Amino acid sequence: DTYAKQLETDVLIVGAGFGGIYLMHKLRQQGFKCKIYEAGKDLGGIWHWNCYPGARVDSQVPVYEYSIPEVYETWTWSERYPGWAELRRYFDHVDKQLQIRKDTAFETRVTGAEFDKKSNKWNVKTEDGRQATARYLLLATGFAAKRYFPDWKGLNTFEGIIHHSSFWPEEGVDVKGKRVAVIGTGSTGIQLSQETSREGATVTVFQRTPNLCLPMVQRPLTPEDQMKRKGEYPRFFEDRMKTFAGFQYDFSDKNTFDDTPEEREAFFQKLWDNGGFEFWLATYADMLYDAKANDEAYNFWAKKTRARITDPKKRDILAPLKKRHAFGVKRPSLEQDFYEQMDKPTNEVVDVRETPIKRFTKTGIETYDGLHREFDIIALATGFDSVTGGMMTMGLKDVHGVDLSRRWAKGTYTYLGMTCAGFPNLMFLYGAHGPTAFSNGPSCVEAQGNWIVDAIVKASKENITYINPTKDAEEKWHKNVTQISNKTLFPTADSWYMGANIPGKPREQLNYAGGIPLYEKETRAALENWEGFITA
Ligand code: NA7
Repeated sequence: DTYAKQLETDVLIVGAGFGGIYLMHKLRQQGFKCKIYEAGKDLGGIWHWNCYPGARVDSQVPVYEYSIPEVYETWTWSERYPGWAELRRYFDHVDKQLQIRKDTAFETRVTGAEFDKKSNKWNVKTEDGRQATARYLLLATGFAAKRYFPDWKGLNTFEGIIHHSSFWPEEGVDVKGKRVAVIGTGSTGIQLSQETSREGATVTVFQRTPNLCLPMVQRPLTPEDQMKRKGEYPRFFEDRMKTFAGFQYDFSDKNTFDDTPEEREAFFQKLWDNGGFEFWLATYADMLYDAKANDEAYNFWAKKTRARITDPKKRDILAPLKKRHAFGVKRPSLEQDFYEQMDKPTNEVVDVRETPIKRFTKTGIETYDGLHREFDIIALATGFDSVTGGMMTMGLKDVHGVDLSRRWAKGTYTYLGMTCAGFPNLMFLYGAHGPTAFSNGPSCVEAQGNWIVDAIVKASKENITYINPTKDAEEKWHKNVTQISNKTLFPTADSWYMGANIPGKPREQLNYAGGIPLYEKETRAALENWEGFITA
């Protein structure tokens, strides 16, 4: 029984999103007994939690799906960039094909885990007092497991409807004719304000940093077209792993100034018209490395975007001529008509750098310029203690009894972005020091998932029951992650990639910025002879 007071299993997986499900499926195929503990009420991870208005994936299908034949052969999508409800149906389909729910305990939050050195097994505790014992503890908790919102004065006094984006009521909130405040302009804030405005709300967006949004170019898809192409999928899924970010396209071989200004304009225009992340991830090779090259991308973006906003004040806030940060070093969101929606005279954009939020009141929000705006609904789209936050709040203890939150308090250390020294037989994916934030989710999950499964299979064949990376190996990986990042422009911006969105969090690159192919090469090489690990 998955809900047993004392559960015994070979592998305990935490999290039933893309990552956890992939691990379970692949490990079962290898004959391992697996169980999942999931804090939410159902499968889907981020698509279980994120049901706010307009929540939608920014990677297009079929790049954003499993390469598992039993799943893709019998599934089609209704549009290029599916919304949360369709993604939930996808997870129902995944369950129908792979029977994941039967081995998953929902509403089961892990609050502690200790490694027993005698048995070489993990003892895991849940919030409601259940326990599990497993040889391997695999964390697939995603990069957005711990929500964040600032502790604004008066936050609890607001008497209208207020939700963090990842805690939006499933049954929805009727926004039509309502005064809605959206705080934050990350991917979430953009989608929320675009959608609530479309649904007839009067929207006020509180923006601290402009999101350098790209046109989504959404399109409907027909089942017939998709079914016709299924034969090409194996090749397609193989090819996506050969690209930097696990997409169906990759950076150009050319640098920005290899082209004449006219050629460059034409190239940018082509990427722009294709839509999605092409302007970010299929552009010139030096765009994320060279400030001058980056200026060209920013200027094109600003020109295109400013042309869509008629209100001069809004234009300067949403798409300033002078860039606040380099293009692409904070996550660009995909939009459909965000700028047209915000341009409506009934909607407002507040620049909180000029006029910060002072306090929340019973009826609205007061800014430091003395203005008080009244709202019916406030959406906190202020993001997450990203990448590390989730793993640091699970009560994970190393072999000396030190909590991971203390180990990572001054900086994040992992080996290969999948293991930590002093946490034997614990592996994780889509987290710190992996390609996580710079990749298409399913691609990253499959690359790391395959490595984890292969490591467990290898250990089992070699009668190894203990795998622990050394501190030295961690130091080297940390240096590697930092050095790769330092060649890019990523460290120049305050982003969640750099841990810079949470007050007091160490500023450091949390993601592996070398791309999936290099990541796979490096991690595969280490697995050959357990390089960097102590095994027993
Ligand atoms: P993000 O991308 O972390 O966005 C959070 C937003 O909230 C961002 O615009 C922040 O501005 C803003 N923010 C945070 N704190 C404040 C305060 N104190 N005042 C005003 N505004 C604030 O989270 P999302 O949920 O949008 O997206 C997370 C990821 O999920 C996304 O990147 C995709 O990969 C999917 P800032 O930019 O820090 O100035």
